[in-house]
Formats: sequence, C-alpha cells, structure tokens
Amino acid sequence: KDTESSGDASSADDAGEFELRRQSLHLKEVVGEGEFGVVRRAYLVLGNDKREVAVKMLRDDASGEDKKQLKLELEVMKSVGTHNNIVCLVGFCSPNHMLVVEYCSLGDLQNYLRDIWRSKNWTKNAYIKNNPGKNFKHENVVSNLLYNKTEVEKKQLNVTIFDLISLARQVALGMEYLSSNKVVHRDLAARNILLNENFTAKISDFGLSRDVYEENLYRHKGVRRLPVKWMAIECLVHQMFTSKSDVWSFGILLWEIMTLGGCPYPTLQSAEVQRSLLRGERLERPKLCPPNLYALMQECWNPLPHLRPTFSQLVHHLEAMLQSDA
Ligand code: ACK
Repeated sequence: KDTESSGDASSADDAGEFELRRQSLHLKEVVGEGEFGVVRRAYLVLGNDKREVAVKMLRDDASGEDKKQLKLELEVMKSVGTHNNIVCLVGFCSPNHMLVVEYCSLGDLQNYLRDIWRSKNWTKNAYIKNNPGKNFKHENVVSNLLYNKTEVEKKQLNVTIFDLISLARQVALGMEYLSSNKVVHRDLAARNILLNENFTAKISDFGLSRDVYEENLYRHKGVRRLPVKWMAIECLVHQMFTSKSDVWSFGILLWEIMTLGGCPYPTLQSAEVQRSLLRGERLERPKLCPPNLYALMQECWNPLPHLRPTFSQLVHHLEAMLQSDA
C-alpha cells in the first residue's frame, strides 16, 4: 500500500486513508510550474518501498482559497477512482498542502508534441530564411513541414499519424471513464495530459473539475482564469459545464495533437473567441489531419451540445480509424 496513517486520525482536516507523513517524501527537482505553485519530482519512501512520485505544492504565500482549491482537487481525485488513462492519486500531506500523484516521466503532451515538432529541425529562423517576407506562425510551419514530409516519407508519416490517433484514443478512454462517473473536467487540453515512460496518456489537473453527481452540470462562479480557447460556446455564454463541453475541449485537443502542439486561434484575443464561434467560425483542418478525423473534431464543436458525440462514440470512431490504418 502506498499510503500510511499520519497517526493523527482524529483530525478532521486530514486526508483519511490518503494522508502521508511529510518525512516519507524526499523532494527532488522542480518539473513544472503553474499559477498555484510548483510540481516536484520526489520519492515516497514507506518502509522498504521507494516509489517515484510527483508532488504538487502551493507557493509559500498561498491564500486560503488556494488551499481550499487543492483540497477540492484531492476530493475530486479521490472520488474518481483509478483508470489507466487518469493520473493516479497517491496521497496528500495535509499540514504542508502537498498533493502526491504518480510520476509521469515524459511530462505533458503539449511539450511532448512541440518537441517532436522541434526535432524536425524547423526553427523560426529556418522558416524566415525559407519564406522571406512571410510572418512566422507556429501552425503554418507545422503544416508546411508535414505536408512536405508526406510526399517524401509517406510510410513514416502514416506511423506518426497512427501514433497520434492512438494517443487521442487513450485520452478518450480516460474521459469516457470520467464522464461515466459524472465528473466534468473543465480544463481538458494537451497541457493537462501527462505521458509516462510507456507512452501511456494520463489525464491530470483536476483543479477546475467538479464532481456533479446529481445533474451532470456545473455553473461556474469562481475567479480562476478560464481556458477560453478550449471552452464550448455554452460555457463562454452561460458558464454551463457538462461532459458535452468536455467533448468540445476534446475536439480542440485533437486539433492540438494534429498540429503537433499548435496554439488554437493564434490571431484571436480571448475576448474575440466567443464572437467568432457565434458567427459559426471554427479552427481549420490541420494539413496533417485526415478528413475523417477533422469531421470528428467538427462534430465536437457542434453548437448544440446534445448533437456532439459522447466519449464512448469518440473511442469507437478513433478505434475504427486505427483499424482501417493498421
Ligand atoms: O511538461 P511538464 O514538465 O510536465 O510541465 C508540466 C507541469 O508539471 C505543470 O503541470 C509537470 N507535471 C505535472 N504533474 C506531473 C506528474 N505527475 N509527473 C511529471 N510531471 C508532472 C508537467
């Protein structure tokens, strides 16, 4: 078992069976930063057992609200239970406000995709040199590059597309599980998908999630900055979050995958996104993206939530694409 009692079971503030002693955590380097504070790699040592973990910790000057949010994140993770495509909760250290989760050595999907993109040797400078007078845009470069690569290395690119679709399928499987447990993630994006050493995709960051057992709907009242470019129309207009708005975000995540980490709507300010969507405008098909996969993205962006696919349907469609590609 990964957890142990703090010996302070009478405290109403502890995390119950997930409570960890601070002494059993050996903190290592910082692996990431966020609005909340930092994530550090660490070892959890319990008796003879030593396990690599990630520790999400708050800034020294964290407010009471930050502490409450982290505790909420813990509660959501507890209620979610375990699934191969969801980051596993290991424990919580209440006095120090540390959330301990499984360690994912390949980091987040957004950085991972951008690394693949960079590894193709296309730097900003090379682009400018080859395209005099043109503005550098991240996704244009991705598209041009991969378009050319299609001609040269068709087989190689097929493999890559297969790998990308199987990553998407893993995320859809995790989301299918989450939505069947009536949990709305609300911040589904490539930056919140982690990869472990086996290339397994794990949904993480439940900081904005809410368990919505009764009505499967959450009306936002908080103050945390919202991921506008990943949000469904009804979230922008009415602040209504459901599993169907997670499906919209999944469509944006598919787009991020197929652009190898492109920024959605790079020319739009956050405030302009809502108007553009209401005019019926949507992200364009990434050049690398097969038309049937783009059609699936577009279904995720249907203005009517009930007409969007469910996560089970998305899993099914992605599996069919993988089979036809195999
Ligand atoms: O790409 P990264 O290094 O991987 O940057 C982000 C950052 O923290 C903010 O989320 C890293 N991170 C978060 N959780 C974990 C984890 N469980 N294992 C490894 N890295 C993590 C993430």
